[in-house]
Parts: sequence; structure tokens; C-alpha cells
Amino acid sequence: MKFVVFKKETLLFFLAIGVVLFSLSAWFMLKAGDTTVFNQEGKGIREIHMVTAEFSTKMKNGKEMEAYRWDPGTVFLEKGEKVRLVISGINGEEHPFYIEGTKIKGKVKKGEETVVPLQFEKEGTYRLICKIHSDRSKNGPMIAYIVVD
Ligand SMILES: [Cu+2]
Repeated sequence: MKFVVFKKETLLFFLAIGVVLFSLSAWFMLKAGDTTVFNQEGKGIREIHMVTAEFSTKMKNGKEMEAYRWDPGTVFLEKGEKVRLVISGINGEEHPFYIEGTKIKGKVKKGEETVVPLQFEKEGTYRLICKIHSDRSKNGPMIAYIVVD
């Protein structure tokens, strides 16, 4: 039978390699954690989450008032940036919407998520308008501003 004999130096060499590999992987894992928490660049398409909300109140005379809103009411995009706008329907049965100056339209239903892919090649402020709550007289204004610069 033949034994494989390591010299002390050889063992130390492999130990050193092991320590270096372990440190490198630990460093990469910690760095990856930082990326997830602080920086979404390179993670693909950015997501912006929005909800449909309702304000309501009862006046002293018993009359009720309400207003539907997109929340947040303003979102910011870079020109050419790809974004997934994810809208959750919380208040109101449904909100058919369009984005002024584009062909983008859709509908947000209560309890459902509507995903709107966005990418604007022209700077400006685009209005996301709910067709049935478009101004104060229709329990709005349910308008969100998409600022592209
Ligand atoms: Cu609406």
C-alpha cells in the first residue's frame, strides 16, 4: 500500500488557498447584499408600485364627499428608462385609465394588480388619467403625473 505524504509546506499552501477562497466568497456575498439593499442598477427593469386610494368624509349636514386618487400621485422616470408600473386596486371597483399623449390604456380592478410597462423617449410630464374619475365633479381628480427627464 502506498501512502500519499504531504510536506508541511504543501499543507500550509492549501490552507492559505482555502482562506483566500473563503474570504473572496464572503466578500462577494456581502457585496451582493449591499447591491440588493441600496442599489437596483443592473437588476433589470425598475418597478414602481402604485395603489388606487379613496378619501371620504361626512359633512355636518350628513352629506358625504369622496375623492379617488392614484398614490403616489407623481412618479419620476429617466428618459428612455424601462419601468414596470404595478398598480394595485385597493379602493373603487374599477378604474379604466389612459396616459395622455400615448397609446397606453388599461384598467385597474379592486383586489387585482395591473402591470403597465413604461418607456418614454420624449421628456415631459405625462398624465395618467382615470376615465371615470377624471376631475372633481366626477369624484376625482384621479390623475397621476409621470415626470420624464
Ligand atoms: Cu378611478
